[in-house]
Amino acid sequence: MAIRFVTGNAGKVREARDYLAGIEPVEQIDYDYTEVQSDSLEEIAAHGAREAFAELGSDEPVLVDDAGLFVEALGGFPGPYSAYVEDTVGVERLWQLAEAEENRRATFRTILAYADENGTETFAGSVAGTLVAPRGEGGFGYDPIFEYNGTTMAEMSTEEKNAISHRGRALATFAEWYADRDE
Ligand code: ITT
Ligand code: NA
Repeated sequence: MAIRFVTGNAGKVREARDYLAGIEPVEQIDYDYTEVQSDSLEEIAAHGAREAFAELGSDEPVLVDDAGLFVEALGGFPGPYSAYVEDTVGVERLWQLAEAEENRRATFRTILAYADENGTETFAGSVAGTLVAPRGEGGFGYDPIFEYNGTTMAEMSTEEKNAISHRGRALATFAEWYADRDE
């Protein structure tokens, strides 16, 4: 049965498809679930997945992914506000904020929330790296300024990024749970 990935972000879908190839087909659904005001990605994602599954009809499971970039020297900013910051000031400006700091460490976090008729499950993934001046044409969002082991995530193929990224790690935990679940 296809999994409906509820997101407006094609980059997330590309990564989930690549990771889940041979497990389940992934279909992108553009449904605007309520993003509850919360500092917790887990709460936002779980609520979104439950709501989408209830509202969309059909019994195909849904997946929601709520991600954020947490910059150490900026007290975790932009964190849950990462999409807003990307849309307003942009990635380059976030890099400029980090550039003024000695500590340029940052962590990407994501929560994948899965919902079907049996309920909702969440899976977390994170990766620690360093912010750098933008490099690379691949990926999306903050990938050009996020370096891991000398390479920005925008310089990686989808497969390379999945092998180390927050989303790849969450997808790995999800895939393991999905294979073992009771149908
Ligand atoms: P949906 O909510 O529709 O899924 P979105 O792009 O708004 O899409 P998020 O709120 O989860 O998704 O994303 C928070 C921000 O972090 C947003 O600016 C993304 O572009 C960025 N982002 C998420 N995952 C990323 C990744 O793997 N690499 C780089 N940036 C990422
Ligand atoms: Na979003």
